[in-house]
Amino acid sequence: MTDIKAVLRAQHIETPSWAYGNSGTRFKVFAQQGVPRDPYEKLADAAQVHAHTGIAPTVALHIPWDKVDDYADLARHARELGVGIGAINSNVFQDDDYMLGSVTHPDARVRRKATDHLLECVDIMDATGSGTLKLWFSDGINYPGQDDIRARQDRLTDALAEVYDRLGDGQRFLLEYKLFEPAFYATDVPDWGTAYAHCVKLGPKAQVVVDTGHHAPGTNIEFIVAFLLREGRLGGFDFNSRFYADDDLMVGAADPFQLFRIMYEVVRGGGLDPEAGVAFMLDQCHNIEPKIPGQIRSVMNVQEATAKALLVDRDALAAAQAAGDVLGANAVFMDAFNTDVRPLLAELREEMGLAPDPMAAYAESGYFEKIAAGRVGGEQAGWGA
Ligand code: LRH
Ligand code: MN
Repeated sequence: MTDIKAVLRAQHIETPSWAYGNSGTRFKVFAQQGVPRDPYEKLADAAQVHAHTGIAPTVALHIPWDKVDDYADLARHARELGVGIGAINSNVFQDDDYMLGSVTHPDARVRRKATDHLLECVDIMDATGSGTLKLWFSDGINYPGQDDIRARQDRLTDALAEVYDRLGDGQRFLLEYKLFEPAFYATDVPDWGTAYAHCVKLGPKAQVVVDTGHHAPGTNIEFIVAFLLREGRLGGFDFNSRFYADDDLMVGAADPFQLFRIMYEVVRGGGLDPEAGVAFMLDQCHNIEPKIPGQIRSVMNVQEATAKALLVDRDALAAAQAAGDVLGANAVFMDAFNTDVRPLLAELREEMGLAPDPMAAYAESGYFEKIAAGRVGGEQAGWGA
């Protein structure tokens, strides 16, 4: 059990700054009490998640939602709070110029503008000490014939190559794919294969990020994870869960068994080893639930799935698999999934000097009452959409 605890103690989950701000759907964004008004307050909230779970030491930023005058000062503030700046997320999906695309737009002026934003994000990586740029493109078309699918790939290739060449030592970018939305006919980076192909062409600093909400219903995501890990191209995850589309619900909430299967392939493929460089990021929106507890619960869901995955009796599984013992192998797998790991994790937290129940500890901390009373006035942070 000791080595499982050692692996769990070293787990590193990254929370997204935008999960602490207001978010919603096209129908409504519900404002909540105590929501941060700037990136400094977002970091303070993220630090609470780390303080109570012990395994969420970095925060992903999104530009321009987290635009500040002095990024080095923001990174200093993070350090003072006991967290670090993680992935820098670009945003070429909210400007009027990007209606027909950003780096794939027919107009070279728009492509230049979009690529310059991506290069600015690398400058922000330099200023904050972040090693990871996450690229998601909403680019796509809504009607057949609207634009040339092949030409858009040529334009995307040019932009990615320019950004790739700008990356410094110890820096990489993660290319995110998504089947649809906001484009509803063809998305320019719709699936893992397209992202993988672009990354392989570019070089080792380009890897794929798997957002668990970005697949067609019924997609075997753990197969994609196993394949990308085997190829050394799994750069990270955007964890969330969904019942229908890109719902961005708490990871593990909709399908804890799928999360377990994904984390088993991560364990099996050596993805928990620090040198594998897999970034375990959350990408969620707490539209109706309190945001900091929502993040704490999400981190715990990944931790529970990881503990169960680490409990799979690999020798027994391998023996059953080799013997063609279908039911035996499945039983070994399900035994781990059906194991209640909460006592183990409560014990681990106490050994880490934390309260056994992070949700209860946060509720008793009085932090929410403090921010609800203190954060009056000013404009609450959101997606700025
Ligand atoms: C796109 C996405 C992407 C982010 C955004 C917040 O759906 O998953 O990762 O930039 O959500
Ligand atoms: Mn995402």
